[in-house]
Amino acid sequence: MAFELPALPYAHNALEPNIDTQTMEIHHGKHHNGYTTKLNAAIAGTDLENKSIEDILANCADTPAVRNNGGGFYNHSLFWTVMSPNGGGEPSGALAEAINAAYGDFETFKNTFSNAAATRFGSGWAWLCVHAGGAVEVCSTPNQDNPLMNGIGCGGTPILGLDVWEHAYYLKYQNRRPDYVNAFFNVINWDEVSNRYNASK
Ligand code: MN3
Repeated sequence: MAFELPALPYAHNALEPNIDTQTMEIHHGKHHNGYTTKLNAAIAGTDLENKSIEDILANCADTPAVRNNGGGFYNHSLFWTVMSPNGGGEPSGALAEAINAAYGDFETFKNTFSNAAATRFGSGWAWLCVHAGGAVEVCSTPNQDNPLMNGIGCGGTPILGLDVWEHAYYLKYQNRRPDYVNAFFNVINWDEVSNRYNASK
């Protein structure tokens, strides 16, 4: 069974003005579509063909085409769902308690996550992950790696991810990555992040 490009859960222009329409069209239709197509090509005819994406990522370290494109497929599939035109604000419930336990308060978490995104050299991702038992942790990873890969990042399960490749923001923000990171916080879908937290903790 080949992997399929998931549909965006909102219109391309739904995240304006925080994420611009053209970036969403190219990012989803070209970049994410490309990772999906190349992942399918890389696993075709191998014993990975019928595995879940999580299983594939846990065992991809030595196969660059699977690692890069499997990571790209998974990371973007998560990324679209953790944004919403009705997003922003702060989390509540068990996720808020876990963030406060790890970072003291939401502002300190936001600064920690934003710093991880801003200081990731070159291309990569910033993550909020959950460990077994429910503790949360911020980390960042290069390229299309993610913490589901063996020995990468904090080793937790990603529940929030931010793409800091230039293709994610350059059309609107050029070199101003911190402005893009700030704008991302205006569209974070905390209900979805909470659902992922509760399912993974
Ligand atoms: Mn991307």
